[in-house]
Amino acid sequence: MTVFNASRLLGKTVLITGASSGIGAATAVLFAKGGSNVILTARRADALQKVADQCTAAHKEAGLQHGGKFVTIQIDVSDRSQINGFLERIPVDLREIDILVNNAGYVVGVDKVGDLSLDNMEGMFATNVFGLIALTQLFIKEFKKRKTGHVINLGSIAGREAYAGGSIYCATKHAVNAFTGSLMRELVDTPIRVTEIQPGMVETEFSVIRFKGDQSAADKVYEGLQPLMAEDIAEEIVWAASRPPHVNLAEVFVLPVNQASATLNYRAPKL
Ligand code: 8X3
Repeated sequence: MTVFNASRLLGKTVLITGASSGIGAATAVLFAKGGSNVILTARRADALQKVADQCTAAHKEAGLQHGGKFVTIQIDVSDRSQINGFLERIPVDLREIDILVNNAGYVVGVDKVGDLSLDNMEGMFATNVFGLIALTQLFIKEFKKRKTGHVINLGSIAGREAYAGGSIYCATKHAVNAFTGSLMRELVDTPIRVTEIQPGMVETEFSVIRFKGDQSAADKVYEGLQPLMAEDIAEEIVWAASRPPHVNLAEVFVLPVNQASATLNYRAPKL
């Protein structure tokens, strides 16, 4: 027995940025399982192909007649020259995007103000904020013309509260929150939906990048508690996308059960 109806995903075309790993990859696979077509984009082409293969397998396993088209497009959303002309790189039969998942984003470093790397600052803003805005801008005109569409932006708990050692990342995610809020308000007289997903602790390679490849420092963040997994967030994204057209999940704030804020969590004592 199925309690919730996911048939609205059948035959939809979804474009996901940052689809080569973590939340983006898990989301691509879940949309595939739900009978959608997926355009997977990211900087790493080889990793993207592996996720596309997983999508094909998941779609086959689900045994659905709809969807099943999976294409990969290498793009760095932080590079404005790659945004121009991006639409033309999408195969013609998949150009009518129904759902845009702006997932690409990262944090590097935990430095305090005074020791910040301005290169890292530019990189994070270029991807997390400017790339997200540029891509949204690219598709929104078309959504308006077709009077349909759903923009799903990956925010963060870091877009709701600031924390020490996260000034740049928190600033980028606050910017995502403000941009998404403005977008939703601008589209109030249209059927276009706008959702912001705001995860707390999720264990993916995101955390390893924050610590510049130091796996043990990344692991320490999750010590003694069970963090969310990429698949948990993918479920929220796909859930939001599969709601009836009159329902807009504006913000979805998701935490592991033992996390209560960016800095308050419970860790089981070591035995
Ligand atoms: C990632 C969540 O807690 O690392 O967006 O800021 S956190």
